[in-house]
Amino acid sequence: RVVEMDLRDAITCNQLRLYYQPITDARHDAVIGYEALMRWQHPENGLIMPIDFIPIAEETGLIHSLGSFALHEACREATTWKGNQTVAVNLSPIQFKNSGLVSVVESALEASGLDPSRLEVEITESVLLDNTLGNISILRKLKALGVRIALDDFGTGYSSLSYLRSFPFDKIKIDRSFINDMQDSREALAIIRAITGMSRSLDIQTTAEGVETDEQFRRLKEEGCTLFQGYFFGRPQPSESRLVGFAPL
Ligand code: G
Ligand code: G
Ligand code: MN
Ligand code: NA
Repeated sequence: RVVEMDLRDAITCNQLRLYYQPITDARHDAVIGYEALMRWQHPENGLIMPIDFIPIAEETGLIHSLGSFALHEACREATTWKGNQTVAVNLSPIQFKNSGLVSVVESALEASGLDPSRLEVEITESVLLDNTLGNISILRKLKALGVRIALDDFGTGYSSLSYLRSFPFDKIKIDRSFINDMQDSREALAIIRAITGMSRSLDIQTTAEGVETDEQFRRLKEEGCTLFQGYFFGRPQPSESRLVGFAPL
């Protein structure tokens, strides 16, 4: 098990990396953005996945440093992309407990020179579960900067629908468990249908996550999904290798 001291080293010794997974717009056959996913290149243990260090970072408060790194690094790298694609950065609910979150985002934008409309932050509904008013006020400030706000892992957790009234999200990401089950489960398909229908009436974009097959892609297009993410389109890769090895549309 990874220890806290090691994770401090990860930050000070530049062992953190961002991998980028493409997000494809089926209407234009184009990669319109990438989600930044953190990895820890450990000197002895190799590449460590978020599930093995994000929870520890959240418990110890190191998530504030990790989160600041992710925002700065993602904005910086996105400025080098020829296609001007957007970059999506995941925010932990713990980062909202730090009153400095808005200024961290501002300084990442300023330092990189990235157009704020090219930055998207992904939050889960747990952000709206505790300290709701305070967190919504932070989201409004981020939105006022020009940053896009996406609701991640949608459909899991608690009373998802009510959250759509509490904040004007730019995008909803349908949790990949529904895409995984849609071929065998009428319920999963019905929920996907409900989410896409509702999003359309609210004028919110939907991203289908975890798309692994052509069959899923085809069915999801029929259901009205426009944005797609998953191994079928490409795995998370370092910024410099983003453009090689992606499955053509
Ligand atoms: O590829 P994957 O195993 O990378 O990511 C698993 C989960 O880890 C993601 O769903 C996301 O919630 C979380 N995660 C990945 N990168 C980051 C990050 O930079 N910050 C936070 N807070 N969570 C991340
Ligand atoms: O932040 P979030 O939970 O949405 O992060 C997405 C997670 O899903 C990451 O761990 C990423 O590596 C993973 N992922 C992305 N595409 C696929 C896919 O097609 N299949 C599976 N099983 N996982 C995926
Ligand atoms: Mn995400
Ligand atoms: Na997700």
